[in-house]
Amino acid sequence: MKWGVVTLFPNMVADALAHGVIGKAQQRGLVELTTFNPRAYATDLRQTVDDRPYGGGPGMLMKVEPLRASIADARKKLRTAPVVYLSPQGELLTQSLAQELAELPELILVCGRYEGIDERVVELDIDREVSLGDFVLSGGEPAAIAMCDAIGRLVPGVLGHVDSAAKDSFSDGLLDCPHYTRPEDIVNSRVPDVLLSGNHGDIAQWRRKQALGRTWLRRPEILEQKELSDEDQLLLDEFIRESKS
Ligand code: 9WO
Repeated sequence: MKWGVVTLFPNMVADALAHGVIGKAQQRGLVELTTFNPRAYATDLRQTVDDRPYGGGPGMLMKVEPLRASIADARKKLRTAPVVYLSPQGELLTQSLAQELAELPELILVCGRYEGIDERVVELDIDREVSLGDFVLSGGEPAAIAMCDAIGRLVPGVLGHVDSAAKDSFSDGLLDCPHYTRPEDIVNSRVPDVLLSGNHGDIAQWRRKQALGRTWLRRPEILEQKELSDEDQLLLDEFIRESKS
């Protein structure tokens, strides 16, 4: 998959995505990142990339011409890519949207800085506006990095273990079950016996029950929108009964 990221801080994005499974995926040629810096398209001596907002008020906006020229160049290299602007005004990024975007061959992400970008650039050059949640950052880069990470790990071959992505939290819409590693005992807090039993059927059932139970406790609205199988419903009923005793 080919990513183009339009950003005034290309090193921030490239450095962040050089680590771990996404860094390895780039080395293996499974994903490819190209950055486009609006500053490189600025035409004045000072290489200006900000401009004042009409109507006044504090803060600056991204200067239109260098921003549009950098997006145009990204489009030229990645001809089939939708152009996504990261902002709190966008549709929420979900695992299902990440899966949808991971199926594309190309994607362009635009990172805003300052107080954002001219609305006509959104209308003219942006295909989709995406938000990670209801909070404000100092720029779109951390959101673009998170989005590339969420999408990149879904690209076939990126995760070593073939089905790790399928087993993740959210792959079937539930929260993840708790995990344990050594030692068996930490200040009298023990690993649940079932995980030491070697009975893989029991272990799978316990994990499913914990995933259902935690979703019920922490994100009940997720369960309300989900049709549970009879087996899942029994496991959840058991979890709820045990939580009350
Ligand atoms: C700045 C600002 C200042 C005063 C009052 C309101 C304000 N809103 C903003 C603002 O939204 N600044 C943005 C910073 C401009 C575009 C890039 N920035 C950004 C992206 N912040 N947060 C995101 C973001 C992106 C995706 N998901 C969550 C947050």
